[in-house]
Amino acid sequence: MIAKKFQSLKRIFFMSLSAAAFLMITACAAKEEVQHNPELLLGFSQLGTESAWRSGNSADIEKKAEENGVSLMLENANRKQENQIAAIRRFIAYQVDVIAFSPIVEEGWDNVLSEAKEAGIPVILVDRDINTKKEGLISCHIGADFYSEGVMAGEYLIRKADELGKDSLRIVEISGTEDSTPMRQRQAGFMDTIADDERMNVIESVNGDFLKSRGAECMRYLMEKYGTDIDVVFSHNDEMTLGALPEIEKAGAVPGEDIIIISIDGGQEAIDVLKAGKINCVVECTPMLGQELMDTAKKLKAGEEVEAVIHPVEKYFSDEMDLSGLPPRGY
Ligand code: GYE
Repeated sequence: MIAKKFQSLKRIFFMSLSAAAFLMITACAAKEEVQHNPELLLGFSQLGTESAWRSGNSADIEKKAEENGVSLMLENANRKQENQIAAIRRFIAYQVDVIAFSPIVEEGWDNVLSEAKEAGIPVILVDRDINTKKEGLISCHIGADFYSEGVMAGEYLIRKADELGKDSLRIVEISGTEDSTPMRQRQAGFMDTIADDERMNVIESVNGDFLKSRGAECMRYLMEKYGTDIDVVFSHNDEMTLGALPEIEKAGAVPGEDIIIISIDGGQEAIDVLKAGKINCVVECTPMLGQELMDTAKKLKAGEEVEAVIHPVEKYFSDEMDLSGLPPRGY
């Protein structure tokens, strides 16, 4: 009874919120066609703001929610799993229609997701995946194929070694957040791809947590330890790469020439640095997942079937290409 009353109060609250939002949207974006879904309330727990990728992802989700007339409750967990768990519990208490979140790490979600399941609220994973033995906790995963990204990075390196006629390359890896899907899968895809190539020697792997400051620290440590006796840096995201480059220069080496630099994400800043010759290859990882998220949330709300996994199509950018006509990246 009380729950029902709360539910209808919640509906009235969000419907009037949505109505106000709708008026604003129609006033601001007269030219854009807005498809309004006053009934759809989506709770989204973003993991943080550690990178241009992450900020681009949040901005895209906010924009697409507005365009689709979806009421979005967006919470930022500041890179703490416990904050994400608390946010998901709040979404359950609010009785949102659909919960979405980008899990910072793969393990540790069984309890809170079982609570969502018991409450009958479908859950969508955005960007990263989880690791669980329990069935039926997740309705859909919308995110990149991180393994393929690692493969593209490894394949580029093999081509580059051929082009330069190298018979041995000393590689260092700067990896992303420990126990996260992109860290595990990008590493696996890259290592599997170069495994049978005898020229490839991974001399050290250090963890940079997807942060620019940590990328700089890692690179400083590596330059102190190996001097310029490093041929390749494989970095799991643009932020860490952009932090690492000045450290290479400070140690007297030229990134992009003395050391082959391979990055992942493909944000505007990294693409500009690639064009300037200091990065050799950037594998694309698109943060533009908002429309897929809105479409999937609408289907779940309507009780329709959804695909279990949705991977966006991704490519890579490298010094093998003419990138002068590349449109702005938008993140
Ligand atoms: O590569 C990185 C961000 O999970 C794909 O997280 C995302 C990664 C992205 O911090 O820049």
